[in-house]
Amino acid sequence: MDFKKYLWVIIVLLACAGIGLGFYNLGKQSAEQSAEQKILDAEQKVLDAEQKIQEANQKALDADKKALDAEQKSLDEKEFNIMLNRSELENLQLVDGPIYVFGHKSPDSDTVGSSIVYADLLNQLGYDAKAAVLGKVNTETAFILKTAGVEVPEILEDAAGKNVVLMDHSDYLQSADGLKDANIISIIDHHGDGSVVTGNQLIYDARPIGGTATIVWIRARNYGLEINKQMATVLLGAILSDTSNLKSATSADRAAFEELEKIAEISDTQAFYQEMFKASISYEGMTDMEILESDIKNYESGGRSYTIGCINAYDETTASDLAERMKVLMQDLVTSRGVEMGYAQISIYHDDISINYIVPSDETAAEVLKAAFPDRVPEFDGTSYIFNPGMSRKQTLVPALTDVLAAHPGE
Ligand SMILES: [Mn+2]
Repeated sequence: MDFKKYLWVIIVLLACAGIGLGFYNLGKQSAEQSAEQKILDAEQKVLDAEQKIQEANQKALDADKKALDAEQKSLDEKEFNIMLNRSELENLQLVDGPIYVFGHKSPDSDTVGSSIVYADLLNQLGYDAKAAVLGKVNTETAFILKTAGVEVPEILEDAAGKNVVLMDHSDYLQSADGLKDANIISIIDHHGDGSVVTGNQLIYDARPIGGTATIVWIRARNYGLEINKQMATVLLGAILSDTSNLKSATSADRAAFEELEKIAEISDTQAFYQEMFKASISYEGMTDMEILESDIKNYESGGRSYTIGCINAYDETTASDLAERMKVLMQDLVTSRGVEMGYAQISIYHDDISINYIVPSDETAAEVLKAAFPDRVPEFDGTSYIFNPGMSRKQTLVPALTDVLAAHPGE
């Protein structure tokens, strides 16, 4: 074999190896490049994702800031509203001497409870206010105040020359002696407007809702004031009493009830109401006249005056027994209260039972009663006119009697 021939073969082989190596290197290079690119792409993706997260975080921060701003705005608005609401009391700074806060004569749980808590609110705002009552509190109210650990307010004998806030009434007949010579500052009530007149600027807050106590609760909220456990118990009892266990409650009374029930920490409000009810019908240690006058109000219409005493009974036997006992007192009652006519309204009102035994003072009173309900013919047992279902004195009986007397003045 010729050496030159081998040389050629070697040269060719070397050339081929060189070309192969070149291709190999090229391939290797491009593989390396694409791996690098992939890494770069992945890094870019990570950066993009981070960018997105940052944007989302910023958005969340912006939203938080907006929520904070909104909260601040609503706080500012709340403060602003409280300022506006409290401004109605500014003139009280000019008043000389204490402010007496009291409800109607023959005080009930709403009248007493509203007075106690409203005086407390005025005290919280720095005014010298005192709750008072216009007579001995009834057994139900005594029970509520005892449960709350609150003292029974003192009796106000005469309002002449005093600064007064009238709660739960606006009628001279139902109010304190000397009221015509008093400085009436406010009337907070849930009845029709009565005979009280004043030339003073005043807060007159009358709302057609279940309890004056609920109006007091609304006013506390409007003034941005706290109601403590004791005051909450007093208001709760007042609302339950005036709405007959929420039977005649509006949504405001219910809202007040739900909030007060928590503050008062009374876990079983139904048991509380049962205790109140039992206390209200016990009439323990009272004479028959005290029973008849325990929840009594005078009214006037068409130039005629009359009085209605409300009594609670548990069943029909008790109701007709009470009716007999009240019947013999009716003439004395009318005379002592200086009115023309009178009624004893004995109610059985609990669970699903609602019956009234109404005892008129005389034949005229009986005729007016019958004329007031031309569409209802009550059963008459010789003593009482029996209405089944019964009715509310405030919502039904008084408006009906008032209409009849106004339509037939002085007859
Ligand atoms: Mn009331």
